[in-house]
Amino acid sequence: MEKKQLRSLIAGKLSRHYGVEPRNATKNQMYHTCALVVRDLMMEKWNKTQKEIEKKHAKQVCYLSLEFLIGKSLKNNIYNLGLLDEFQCVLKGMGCDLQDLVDIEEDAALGNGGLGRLAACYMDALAAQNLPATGFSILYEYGLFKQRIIEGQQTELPDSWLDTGRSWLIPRTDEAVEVHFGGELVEHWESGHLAIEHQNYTSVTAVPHDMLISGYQSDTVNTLRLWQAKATRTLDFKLFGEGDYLRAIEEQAMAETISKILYPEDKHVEGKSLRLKQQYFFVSASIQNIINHHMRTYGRLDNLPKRVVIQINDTHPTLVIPEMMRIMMDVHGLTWEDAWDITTHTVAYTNHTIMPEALERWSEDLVKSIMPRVYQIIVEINRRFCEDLWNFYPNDWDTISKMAIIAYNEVRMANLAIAGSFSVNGVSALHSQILKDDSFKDFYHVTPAKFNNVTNGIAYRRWMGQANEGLTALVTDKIGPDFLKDPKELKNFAAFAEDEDTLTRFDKIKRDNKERLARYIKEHNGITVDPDSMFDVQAKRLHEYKRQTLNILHILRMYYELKDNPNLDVTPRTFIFGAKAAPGYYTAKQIIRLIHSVADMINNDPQVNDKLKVVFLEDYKVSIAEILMPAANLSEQISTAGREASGTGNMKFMLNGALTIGTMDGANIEICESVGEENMFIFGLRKDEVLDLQRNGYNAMYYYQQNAWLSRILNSIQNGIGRADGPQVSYQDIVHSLIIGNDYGTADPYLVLADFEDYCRVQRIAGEQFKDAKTWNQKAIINVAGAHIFAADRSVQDYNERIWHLTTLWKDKK
Ligand code: 26W
Repeated sequence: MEKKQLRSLIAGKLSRHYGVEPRNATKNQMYHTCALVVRDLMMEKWNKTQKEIEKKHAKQVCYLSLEFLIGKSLKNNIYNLGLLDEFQCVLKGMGCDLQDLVDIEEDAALGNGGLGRLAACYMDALAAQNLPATGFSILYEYGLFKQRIIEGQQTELPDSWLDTGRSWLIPRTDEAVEVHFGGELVEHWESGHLAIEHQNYTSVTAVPHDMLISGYQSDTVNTLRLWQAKATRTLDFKLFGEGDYLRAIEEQAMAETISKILYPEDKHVEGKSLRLKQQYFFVSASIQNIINHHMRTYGRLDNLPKRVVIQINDTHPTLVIPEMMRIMMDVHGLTWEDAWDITTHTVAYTNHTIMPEALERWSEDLVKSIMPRVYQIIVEINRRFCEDLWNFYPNDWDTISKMAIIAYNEVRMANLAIAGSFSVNGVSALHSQILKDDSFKDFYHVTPAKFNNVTNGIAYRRWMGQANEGLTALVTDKIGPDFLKDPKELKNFAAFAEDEDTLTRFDKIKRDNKERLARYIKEHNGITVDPDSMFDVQAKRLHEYKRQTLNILHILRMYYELKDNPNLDVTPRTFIFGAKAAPGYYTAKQIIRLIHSVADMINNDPQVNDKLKVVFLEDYKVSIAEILMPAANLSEQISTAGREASGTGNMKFMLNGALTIGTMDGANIEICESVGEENMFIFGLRKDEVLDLQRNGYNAMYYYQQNAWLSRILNSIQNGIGRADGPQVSYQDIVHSLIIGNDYGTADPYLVLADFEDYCRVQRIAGEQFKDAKTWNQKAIINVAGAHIFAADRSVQDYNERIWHLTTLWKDKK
């Protein structure tokens, strides 16, 4: 596109929308205008994409996920369209800086963490590779809460992202569908067969809002369809007439709460009825949409598995299985057998966690009252499933009851997901192995062919191409630009690990990125950090299994070592944290507070001040990650082995040239295979050692008593931490949970104390190695190159080869 053309598009939109000239436009007007211009450009490609899907009878993936953690869109879309220079230049001519517009866009935070961001990265990779895909989710009015730290403690504020986010959404009222809740079932005979009638239900209308998903230098534009809940009857005039005005308004509000807010809990299932309603609402709307569309195109359902694969992102959308059965039987008149055959050849399930507290189970009564017909179908799925199991495991009641979909008055979503899918995959090699050997062992024996692995991946063009322009330019200079289309090319960058020019430039780029982060920290935290110090970063959701506590214990050890011996030759470090805690997760919130107390103590102690700093970045989100990842030297991936399904932050850090300090967990193992153990810092108990220790009675108290550092550090936390001239806060509960345990379990369930000594040992090595900048940079470069295997492009190809078998729409023009 010519700059002239772009200029007139922007000027035209500004004048038609706001009646202003470019030079008089506010930043806000400019932002919305640019978003609309970009949207128009994508819309042309979207039309072309849809036509091609139809023409080719293409098979597409429908990615169902309760979370899509998109972040900002403006720059991403401009970048993918290849118009970055053009926009920058044209806007400059209008007296406006593109970066200012980027800054005012709110993140679309429709997700909690890894699982939601993964969905967003996959949408990017699918479009880039010309694979047809539609994402389905909820149009949450409020995304993940905004985090404010007040006196060291997390408080939550609502996140109204739609002020800027709505520019990307296209309402499609014509495609709205109804979802029915509650009510009763009436059975009657209708020309020889039993018909089910659903009466007295509450109807909620699902209105789709589409976000267009562009891919890098590709003509494919896919759809992310977000459902908004609206009352089907805006005002009940009958009630209104009777004067029951309040009830009418109430019904409307009830319906609309369904898409109000994203649940901020990850890893812990609350069993709230609104959450179940969200799941059914979004699943029902999506599958109605999929089936309606298929019927319009083909007029039959038996070929559905040839045209559509439904990938469910964890168990949250599992109700799609019984809901699909319901629609095919009750609406389209299929037999149970035919409907089951189609369903189980269409749905595939990805598991993201083996943490037992995150496995979804819903009370039977709740399921029955919210969706009586779906409940009936689940009961029948369970009956038939257990009958089959009886043939496979004759007389083995124990195993069958563990595998049952309904037991102890609960519906177990993972069991339903496995029974109703043709594929079950984990998200790293280790995790998928654990699923087969342990979590889903009995299922694996029945249908081994269902189980497979797809190691996670990231949108590397966002996480390096856009977030780290300096590094992208360097890599492009050395190996050419093809790696931006084909991640395997990035491998070639390893050959430059010894090249002087590459090393010097790499060092400078990292330094610039650290300065940028240092400025951000100065502005937001008021703390001065030294860009020459090692930036040691842990950024992820706050959870005990991720062990931010282990990190803090090590920081305290370094601090006390320096206090004992102020002349100690340590590598200066800036420890940086970013983390949100689920609002109801008490221990996680205490850990955030502890980090702040430690920061307060260390940052205000002149004795250690030029050696140690501790920074907590408030409101960690995608757009902060984009500044943080490029500036990191050391990436903390320190979960208890066997707990982190994969991790994807680990991939983003290495891609930006940080070295990993980590346990042999999740994708860390594959990082190690890719770069070699000498290019990272592995420590701690292996997965089997963790299990052995726990089986044989782990004694946390013993570690506390035997290890002088642990006693000293834990005592200090117990007694109170804070700056010398300020309040000292005691963290009794944290110490208790580490050495004594609480009502809910034994002490230190995540083996923080058991891994402490080895972690400190390896941290010391990392500190020593950082002094030799050249060797460190060589290792960093090997990490950048080794990250090629973690491109979402590769993950999506794996899904496509092993599970989806989609139609490629077209080859890219060269
Ligand atoms: C309360 C319901 C609930 C339960 C679990 C909500 C969300 C979850 C997710 C499974 C949490 C999550 O984000 N899991 C992460 O998924 C990533 C992508 O596969 C992995 O890289 C992480 O290891 C895993 O923790």
